[in-house]
Amino acid sequence: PLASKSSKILIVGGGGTMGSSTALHLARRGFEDIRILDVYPIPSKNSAGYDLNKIAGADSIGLFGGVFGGVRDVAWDAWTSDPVFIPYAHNVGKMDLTSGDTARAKALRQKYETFVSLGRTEFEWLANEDDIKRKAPHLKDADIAGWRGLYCASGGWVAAADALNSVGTELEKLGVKSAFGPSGTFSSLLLKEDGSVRGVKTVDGTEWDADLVVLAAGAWSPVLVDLEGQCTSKCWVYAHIQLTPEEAEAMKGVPTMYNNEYGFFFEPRPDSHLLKLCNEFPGYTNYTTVQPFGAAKPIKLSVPRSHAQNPTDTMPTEVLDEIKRLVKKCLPHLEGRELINQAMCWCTDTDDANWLLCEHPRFKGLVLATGDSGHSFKMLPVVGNEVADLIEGKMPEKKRQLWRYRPGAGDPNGTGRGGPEPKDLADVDGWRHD
Ligand code: FAD
Ligand code: FSA
Repeated sequence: PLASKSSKILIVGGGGTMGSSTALHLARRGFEDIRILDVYPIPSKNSAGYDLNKIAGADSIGLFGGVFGGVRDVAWDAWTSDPVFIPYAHNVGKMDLTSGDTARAKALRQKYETFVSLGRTEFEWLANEDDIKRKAPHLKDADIAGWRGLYCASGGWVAAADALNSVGTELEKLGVKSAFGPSGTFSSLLLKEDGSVRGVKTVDGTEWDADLVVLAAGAWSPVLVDLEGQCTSKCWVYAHIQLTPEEAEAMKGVPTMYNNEYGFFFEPRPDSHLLKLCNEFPGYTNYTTVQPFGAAKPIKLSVPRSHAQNPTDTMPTEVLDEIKRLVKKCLPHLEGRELINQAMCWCTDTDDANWLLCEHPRFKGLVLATGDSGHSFKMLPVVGNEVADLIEGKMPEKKRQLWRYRPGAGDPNGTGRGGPEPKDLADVDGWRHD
């Protein structure tokens, strides 16, 4: 084990997804001295999960050791059975669709057949436009000839920031301590003479002692501590349309729709009637010269730029055009409506899209819980269980191998994002910032 129940544990990024989940699972296992550190109180406004809704469901692509090492169904079970999460899981069903992309259509069909062969009954193959429109009457005027894909009845969306907030409330009940703002903002590790970790220094100069530090700072992780090129941070964009109560009512309970070319959207929020929309693209980097802790000299890294701290930043024109294209294609009755509450949010990709969940080999006593690869919100109820297993020395070898420290390993099994290289924000039009 890396720590015992009485060890002093600090979780950097504990107001975000992987960090708050880690605190929750450690506290539930009886760890007595946990403190979360973050820039913002939980739900942290810098978290990629600070958002109205995220896709989640039981349609694991990693059943047998793929993207999540087989833990993804456990996640939907937890969303729908753990009292901390139940109120935030909306089991409206989800559709994973594709248009012209025959390779993707083939992969989705294969996935469907795998689930059927496993005896899973909540899947349907949507072979054409009519099948899709039967499941999703709100797409009745959509221009989706040739689209097909997978429907899964177990899943839909989760109310993201609300769920993080619920974890925060539970952490307080369980006696987890916190520090936010300058006294919660990581500035460097504190090391013992032998090079192992003895704590964290925050930007206000506070020195927090610890027996074990967990780094779960999402897109900021590779900027805070040198991860030797294993994580590349990128941003994606979301925007909303304010629906009238009548328009929202007409879309109540519709399944979440994802298309790998056009993007995705959700049932409108029942409370605010906001319809959230995202396009799908390789993300943008923001290359800047920085010196993470442990790097011998300044290096060029993609550095997140917080929307919360830069609320007047505008979005790249091409992204907004793609979101408009999604509206025109799928919800033509809403074409031309204003896109409000536009924001960028930041994730950090590993080459193979598997987490980086291991002890840092150089800084003993530092656990890395990052490399979310842009699809980890759905894992909020369970990812911390994996981190807790690692800390307690209970992680099975297969997972240790999957989530090991692996600079230069690349993407040997082709599980990563693939596709074109992301553009840099500096090279796109419409991104205005100071
Ligand atoms: P975060 O949740 O971002 O947490 C990192 C934390 O570190 C933050 O709270 C931050 O404040 C903190 N931090 C940063 N710097 C410091 C510092 N110096 N000191 C202390 N704390 C610090 N996933 C899904 O499963 N389904 C989806 O539908 C989905 N949609 C998405 C849509 C968009 C537009 C984006 C951008 C992401 C989406 N994701 C989705 C991905 C998901 O949100 C992320 O994978 C996940 O939230 C990342 O979790 P994390 O804990 O690694 O990082
Ligand atoms: O089902 C899902 O995990 C959706 S992840 C949503 C998304 O916006 C990606 O589409 C994008 O490519 C990036 O990874 C951020 O998250």
